[in-house]
Amino acid sequence: MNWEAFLAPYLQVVEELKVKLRGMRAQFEHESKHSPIEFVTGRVKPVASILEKAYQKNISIDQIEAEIQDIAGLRVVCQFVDDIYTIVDMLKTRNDFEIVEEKDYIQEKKESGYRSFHLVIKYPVETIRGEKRVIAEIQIRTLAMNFWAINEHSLNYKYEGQIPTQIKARLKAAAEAAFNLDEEMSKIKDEVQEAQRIFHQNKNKH
Ligand code: 0O2
Repeated sequence: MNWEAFLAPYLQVVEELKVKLRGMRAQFEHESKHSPIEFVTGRVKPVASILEKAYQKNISIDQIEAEIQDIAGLRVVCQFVDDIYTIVDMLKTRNDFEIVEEKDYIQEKKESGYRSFHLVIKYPVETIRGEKRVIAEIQIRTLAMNFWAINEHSLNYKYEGQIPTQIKARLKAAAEAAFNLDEEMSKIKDEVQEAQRIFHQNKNKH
């Protein structure tokens, strides 16, 4: 398997989508509006993780392209839960890619306590051999959900997917605390946004 050649279109997708999603944030900022996007990251899944996932899902090398949907991964991090749905609605109206699947792990959190909204898309990239429609996953989550997911991910790595029961329970409690933080912040969202608008206006004056 020539991994470099296989992953090249995925890298292209990640780079193009990072520019486009960061562009959305910049547009909100130019208009001095609250940006539903706090920051955007992207990565191509490392080969070792692709192979590990293929092994866990019991899929062969030639099924990887169709079966592993997050080889190209984008992450949009928002301040408020409402912002997630604003972004999802905006992404649904775009015509530069097709949405093939939606996973709302906010309405239905995962067993681990994980919350996030996932959009699986097919994004057309131009290659020297013509157009290729590449599968990518966009994860949209709040800062609080991101904080939790990053920590849980580290622990999963440390314990090779076998997090001890006691820590698992703490993580579940932490997931609920993050959820409550999002709920509390939502209640003072207008206040926070007004303060941020004033801050940006003053910053642009200088
Ligand atoms: P990494 O290292 O982030 O790339 P499915 O076949 O649809 O049931 P699949 O393909 O795993 O399952 O898709 P899903 O559920 O949309 O999850 C894909 C990615 O979401 C994961 O990629 C994680 O990034 C994130 N995710 C899902 N569940 C959890 C969780 O419980 N905790 C954390 N921290 N992240 C989660 P990878 O390949 O697992 O990991």
